[in-house]
Amino acid sequence: MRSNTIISAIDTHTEGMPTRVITGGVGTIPGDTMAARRVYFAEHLDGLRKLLVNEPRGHASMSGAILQPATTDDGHYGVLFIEVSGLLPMCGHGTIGVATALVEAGMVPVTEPVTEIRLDTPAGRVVASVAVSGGHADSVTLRNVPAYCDSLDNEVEVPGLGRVRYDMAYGGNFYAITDLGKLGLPFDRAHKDRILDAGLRIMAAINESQRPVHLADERIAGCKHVLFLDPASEPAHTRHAMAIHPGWFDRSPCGTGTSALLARQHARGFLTDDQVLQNDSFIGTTFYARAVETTTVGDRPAIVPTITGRAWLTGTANYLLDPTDPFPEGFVF
Ligand code: PYC
Repeated sequence: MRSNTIISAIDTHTEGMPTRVITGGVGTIPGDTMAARRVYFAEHLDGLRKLLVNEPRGHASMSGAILQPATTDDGHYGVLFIEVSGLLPMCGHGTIGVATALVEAGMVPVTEPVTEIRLDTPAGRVVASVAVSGGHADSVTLRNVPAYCDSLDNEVEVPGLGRVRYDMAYGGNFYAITDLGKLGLPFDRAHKDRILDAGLRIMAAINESQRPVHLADERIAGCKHVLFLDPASEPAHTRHAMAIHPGWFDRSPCGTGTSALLARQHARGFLTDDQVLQNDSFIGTTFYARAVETTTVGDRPAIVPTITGRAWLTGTANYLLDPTDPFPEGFVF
């Protein structure tokens, strides 16, 4: 074996969506906060992300989470979220995968019936409360960073689609929320190519003329996610297809997207106080979301969401890079 790189991982899926949890081999990334480590990693270590998510070790919808020492006194771990489009400030399904892996691998002190794990992320502190029975992580309730509705009833001219109306909300990433029915597209995976194409066009048009910037952290900016609501959705029970840059769908109900949708449902007066939102993914899996606190971000009213979902371990691996491998950063097909 001639590898000059050995990265150890626990592979998981959260309600259908993979998270490759990197447990060793990366070392401590320079930076006092996870936001600073995200910037450093993007500038100096991005080849490692590509190696881990691109083919042949990953695939076009791959995502992962790199464990790091915590950057706060009381944190258990820091986390960097990686996927095919780059590094996310925060990822809900990824956090649920991380928390499940940490419990089942005994990488945190495990208590039953609930193990609380404090994680430092580039978007801020998140807390995962893992329901544990007989050593098994049954489900995870994630207390996310504050989510807020940036704007309602925006319109953007989209080549090939005309004027598209959308709401913009933040839940750890920015989400353009729009009604699939108004685009004349059915909520049906048989039409996924057309839905994805519409999503990519919409995010490009928004980023050109109405690019969102986080009100308290300008390092978080841009729209790489379009949440297409099934028109048959109800205020407290939604179904959606989540189109993501550069061209894939979230298989899970998307934790940060569900947080953004929850903030938007509250801003529209569709939900009362701590009413539970059931949000189903394009493959029919479910997250449950609830606003547990109100707060502000900049001058906007915001909520603190919790998201509940499940993850499962699918494997452990050591990923290698032979110095003669012609694809040291993998490739995109
Ligand atoms: O669960 O937050 C999430 C997420 C973001 C992108 C894919 N999944």
